[in-house]
Amino acid sequence: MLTLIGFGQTRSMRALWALKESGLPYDYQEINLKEGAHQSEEFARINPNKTIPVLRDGEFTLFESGAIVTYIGDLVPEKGLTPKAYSKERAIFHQWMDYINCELDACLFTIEKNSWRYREEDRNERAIECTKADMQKSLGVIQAQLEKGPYLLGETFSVVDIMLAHCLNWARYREVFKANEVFDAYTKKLSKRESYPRELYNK
Ligand SMILES: N[C@@H](CCC(=O)N[C@@H](CS)C(=O)NCC(=O)O)C(=O)O
Repeated sequence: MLTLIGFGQTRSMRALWALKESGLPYDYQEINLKEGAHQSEEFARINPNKTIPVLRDGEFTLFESGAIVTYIGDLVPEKGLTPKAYSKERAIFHQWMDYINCELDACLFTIEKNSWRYREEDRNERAIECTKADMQKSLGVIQAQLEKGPYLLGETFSVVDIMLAHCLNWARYREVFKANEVFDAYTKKLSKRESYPRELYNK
């Protein structure tokens, strides 16, 4: 049985969404970040980073949302959530997965750290502005790809769309971009999928 450890509207949304797309049975174990439940020694033995999401498949444990959604997609090849291993399509899939994690997620985390995570005296407003400016370039590359659409890999929805939709919603929330017809239509379309993890809202 697959068990997802997660909480609310965090990166665990990505893993829950992938699980729902897979149609596989799973257990969702909430760990309350607001109450600091992830800081326990018990949880550190599961994930030394003390972060969520974490996926467990029997004795097997996986952290990093990108790795988790890819693993889930690979469990159900018939659903086409990940391209076939060793194919050129698979290489392109990893290209976008890495791009999203390095050029969007990591930048968004820099914005979070300088907005509220760091001690007030360590926050840097200019770092936020520069990071947002850097992101315009990567968002331009993503936009050009989505214009070919309807999904990031073309005709087929894949778990990399889950990663992208989550980052685009986050970037909009942090005002990296305001109205953008392409991003708005894409995230709206994806949020209408039956498997969209809307149950994690308001947590
Ligand atoms: N790169 C990791 C990031 C994991 C991460 O930082 N998760 C956040 C929630 S979105 C977390 O657990 N934060 C708790 C903390 O930093 O104390 C991933 O994609 O899974």
